Amino acid sequence: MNDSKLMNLAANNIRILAASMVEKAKSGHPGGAMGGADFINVLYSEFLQYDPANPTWVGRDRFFLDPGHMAPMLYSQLALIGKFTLDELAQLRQWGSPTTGHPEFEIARGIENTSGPLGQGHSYAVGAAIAAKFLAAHTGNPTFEKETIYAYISDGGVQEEISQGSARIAGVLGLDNLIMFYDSNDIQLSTETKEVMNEDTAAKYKALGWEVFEINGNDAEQIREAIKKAQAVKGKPALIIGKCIMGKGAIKADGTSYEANCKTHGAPLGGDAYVNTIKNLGGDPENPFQIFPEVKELYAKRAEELKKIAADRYAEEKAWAAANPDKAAAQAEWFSGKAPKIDWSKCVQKDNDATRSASAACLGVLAEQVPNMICASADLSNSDKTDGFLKKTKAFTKGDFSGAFFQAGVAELTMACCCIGMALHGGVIPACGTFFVFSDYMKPAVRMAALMELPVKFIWTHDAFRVGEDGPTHEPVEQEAQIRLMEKLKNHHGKNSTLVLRPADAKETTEAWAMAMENTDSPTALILSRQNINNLPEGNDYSQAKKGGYVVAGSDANPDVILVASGSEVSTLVAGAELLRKDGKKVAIVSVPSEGLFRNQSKEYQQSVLPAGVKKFGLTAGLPVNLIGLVPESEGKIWGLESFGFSAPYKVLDEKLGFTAENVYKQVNSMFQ
Ligand SMILES: Cc1ncc(C[n+]2csc(CCOP(=O)(O)OP(=O)(O)O)c2C)c(N)n1
Ligand SMILES: [Mg+2]
Repeated sequence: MNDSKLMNLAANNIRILAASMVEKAKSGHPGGAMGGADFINVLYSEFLQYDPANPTWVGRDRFFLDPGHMAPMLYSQLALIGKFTLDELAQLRQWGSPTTGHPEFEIARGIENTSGPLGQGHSYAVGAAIAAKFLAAHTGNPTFEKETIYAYISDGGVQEEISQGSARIAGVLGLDNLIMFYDSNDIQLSTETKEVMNEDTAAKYKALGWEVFEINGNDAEQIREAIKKAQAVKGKPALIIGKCIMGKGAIKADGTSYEANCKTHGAPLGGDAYVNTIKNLGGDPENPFQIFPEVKELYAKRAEELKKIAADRYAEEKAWAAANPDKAAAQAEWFSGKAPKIDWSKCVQKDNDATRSASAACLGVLAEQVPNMICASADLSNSDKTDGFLKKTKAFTKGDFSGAFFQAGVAELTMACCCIGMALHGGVIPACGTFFVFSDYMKPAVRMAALMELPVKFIWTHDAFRVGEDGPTHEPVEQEAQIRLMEKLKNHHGKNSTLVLRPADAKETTEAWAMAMENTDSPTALILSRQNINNLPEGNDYSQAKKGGYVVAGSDANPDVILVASGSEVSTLVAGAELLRKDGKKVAIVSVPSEGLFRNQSKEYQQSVLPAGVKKFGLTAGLPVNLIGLVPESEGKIWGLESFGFSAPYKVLDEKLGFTAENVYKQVNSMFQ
């Protein structure tokens, strides 16, 4: 146990560094970082278990920082353990600098994740805790039993609705490997917290099945005791509510206290206030980027302890691996992040099936062949057909993670963020399903998965107005256009940030799932039909779906018109083509499950599929803009939905809205007049 004087010195060191980073950058958030310094210092100097020499050690504890704006606190802490240099701290938020605002993840540098969008980090931590429980159950490796997920949250995250979903799930599943610290400093960006929040947070979390501890969050001894107690909790997650002082130690230019002041939330302390504060904390305002010798010693001592801790854990892991060589080999494969080997010949598709059912067939194969896959649903498993997976396994329950299905309840954003947390943890492949219209509830997570290049699979069924009887609230119209924007947006590696696939029939769905599983460095979205779809013509070469767009079997050479669509509209085009051919027209049909992918192919290939100058007709059950890149106005026409949907059986809607072979015939003919 370290003495309190030393712990306070170390926390002040973090405060000095964090405030100085922000001061130098002339931008950032000093107040919260200064308030949370005591907690992070106690955690890193006495509790967090990791191997300084092996940052990717699978059994390490994880620290998730939901308020990413407190990154200067994390960077300063990481500087104390040698993951960042003091010079790097001085480069906060600059172009090319490793110290960015709201860092996503960089395991080698000790950053598991910080969330920019407040609240998402709660669910990332829950997802990581689920992943650890899953790995403990599925490998038997004792190291995963010992792993703890620490999450740091703040007022903003508690206010975000996702915190409720995260807390509910952690409570229901009894995630006792999750310890969350709530930096309750009564201050947020523009107001004091009491102006917008009067809940009893402790009572709320207790009601959701958590063990709750309330402490002074700036008192090292109380923090230490609380973490110890939280670690001892069995069968429940633990929340430590720490009353912290925003801007602890800050002094204004006039020498009065600058503590507990909103102004320190998101702006440098500034000028004399900065100088006074650094002096008050025992630092040198002229040369603030320093680590006190005593603090260096504290962390050198901890590094020695960690060596021993890691060595003991490695010994346990080694003994387990020797006794379980197959499981050890599997675990290594799972953490490699490589695409699993799948024998898709085992996937038997029914003719003329709905693509959601075809997806169920794929999921059944995945449940059997990919032992580290976790599939989730937001209370729609029998509708979104993730039950194809569930039927081959069982859902997680408190104390039993031997299954592989995650029943998220009706909480799409929470579910998606839990999947992100699982992916951040590593070792598992997460997928989650719901209705496409509710992708609206998940978009903030899709964006983060895309930015972080995490291979989460999003399964969205009921892809169009053909859920008609449920009425317009359930009918996606603009959702495809929204999600396809994510395949136009590139990630930092130059790749389409999301792979978006809307397969045209059952067999193309198998192809789409194969592509989703091969895709290990970006999220994949699968957009699937509720209703049955006629198979594409006999002899179709489905392997071409890998190019994003291709000419469907039975197409005529040198066509008079090319018909273009994705998803179920392709089969409507096939039916329309039959009518057009009766008039002697030569017709080609192009299925484009992913325009983003198609545009990554060679110009020659794109030209061969959609030659310029040939008339084109596009059909989409979404906004016409879905096809605008494939069917230029100068070359043809797009038939799509221009308004919200209507309430009626889907066949009636098909008729009324013009999604029939007859309307294809009529519209195409109108282009020849
Ligand atoms: C989803 C989301 N909405 C808004 C913001 C902008 N924002 C950043 S910090 C913050 C206030 C957070 O207050 P608190 O969590 O108490 O942090 P503290 O002020 O104590 O540092 C806001 C609104 C955000 N990062 N994420
Ligand atoms: Mg706050």
